[in-house]
Amino acid sequence: MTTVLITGITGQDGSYLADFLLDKGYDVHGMVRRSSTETFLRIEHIRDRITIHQADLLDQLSLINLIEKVQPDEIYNLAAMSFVPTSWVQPVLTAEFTAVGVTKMLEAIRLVNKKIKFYQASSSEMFGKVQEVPQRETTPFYPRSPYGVAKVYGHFITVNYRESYDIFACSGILFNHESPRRGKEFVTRKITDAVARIKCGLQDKLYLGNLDAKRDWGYAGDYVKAMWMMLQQEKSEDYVIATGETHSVREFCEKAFSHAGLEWQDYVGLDPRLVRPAEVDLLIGDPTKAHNRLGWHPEHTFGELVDMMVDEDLNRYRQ
Ligand code: NAP
Ligand code: G4F
Repeated sequence: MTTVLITGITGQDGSYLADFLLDKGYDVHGMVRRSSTETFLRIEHIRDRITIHQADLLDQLSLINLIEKVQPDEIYNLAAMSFVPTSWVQPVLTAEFTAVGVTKMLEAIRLVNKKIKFYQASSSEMFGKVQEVPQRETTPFYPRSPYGVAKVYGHFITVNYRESYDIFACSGILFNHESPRRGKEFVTRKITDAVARIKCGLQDKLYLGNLDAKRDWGYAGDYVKAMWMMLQQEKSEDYVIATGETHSVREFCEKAFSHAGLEWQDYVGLDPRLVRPAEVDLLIGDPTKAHNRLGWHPEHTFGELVDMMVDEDLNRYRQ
C-alpha cells in the first residue's frame, strides 16, 4: 500500500486529493495545524479512513518528526496562506507559510528520506502581469501580490532541490480551480453562495470588486488528479494545469444568476474597497504539456462548474 502525506488536507484541494487517493487504495495521512476548534468540515466524510497529525509549516522540527513517523512514499504540499488579498495585509506571514514553508518541507525530506516524491502547489498567480498569452511552463513570471511573490519562491526552491539533491520534486502550476468546497471569500463561491441566499430571500445585494478580471477556471476534482499523475511519471517535471479558456468575473456572475433564474444586474453592486492594490487582469493557461505527457484533460466545462456550485449552494440553503 502506498503511503501519502498531504499538508493542507482540511482545504479545498486537500480534501479532494484525499478522496481521490483513498479510491486508489492509498494509506492517507494529513497534516493539520493546531487550532482551538476543528476545521475538518471538508474531510468529515472520510475522517475514519485517514490519519490526522498535528504539525506546522512554521516549525521545522515538527515536519521532520512527522515525516519520520509517517514514512510516506509521496508528499503533496498544499498548505499555504492561499487568499491573495490577505497577502497584502500579512505579507511577512504569507512569506513564512507560502514561501519558506516549502523549504522547510524540502529540508525535512532531504534529512529523513530523499526517495520521497514531492508535489508543490505552485500557482498561475506567479504569471501576474502576464508576459505571454496563453501562459505555459516557459512563460516568465511577473507576480503582482505578496502571495504571488511567495509562490515564485516556493516554485524555484522546488526546482532547486530537484537539481541540487536529485529529489523527485514536481511543481504543478495550477490555474484557478473551484468547487462547492471552495472557501467563501474567493470570488466564485462568494457569487454562488450569494445567488443561493438571494434566491432563498436571505440576502438582497452582492458587492464585488473588479468585474473585468479574467480567469481560467476549472473544477478542483479534475485538478487533483493531475497532481497525482505528475508524481507517477519516470522523471520529475513542472506542468501547467488549466482549461485553456478564460472568462471574466462579470461572465461568472451572469451565468450563476441566470442558472437560478435571476438577472445579475438587479443584485450586484461595486465596492471599491474590494479592488486590489495590483490586479492580475488576465489568466489563460496552455495545458498542452499536461495533455501530451500526462494524458490529463479537464473533465468539466466552465458551464458545468458554475451550475454545480450554484446547485449545491441552493440545496444547502433550501435544506
Ligand atoms: P485552501 O482551501 O485555502 O486550503 C489551504 C490549506 O492550508 C488549509 O488546509 C489550511 O489549514 C492549510 N494551512 C495554512 N497555513 C498552514 C500552516 N501554517 N500549517 C499547516 N497548514 C496550513 O487552499 P486550496 O484552494 O485548497 O489550495 C491548495 C494549495 O494550492 C494552496 O497552496 C494554494 O496556494 C494552491 N493553489 C490553489 C489554487 C486554487 O485555485 N485553488 C490555484 C493554484 C495554487 P486550515 O484549515 O487550518 O486553515
Ligand atoms: O477568487 P479570487 O480571490 O482568486 P485569485 O486571486 O485569482 O486567487 C486564486 O487563484 C490563484 C491561482 O491563480 C491561487 F493561487 C490562489 O490561491 C487563489 O486560489 O479572485 C479572482 C478575481 C480577482 O481578479 C479579483 O480581483 O476576482 C476578482 N474579484 C472581484 N470581486 C474578487 C471580488 N475577488 C474576491 N475574492 N472577492 C471579490 O469580491
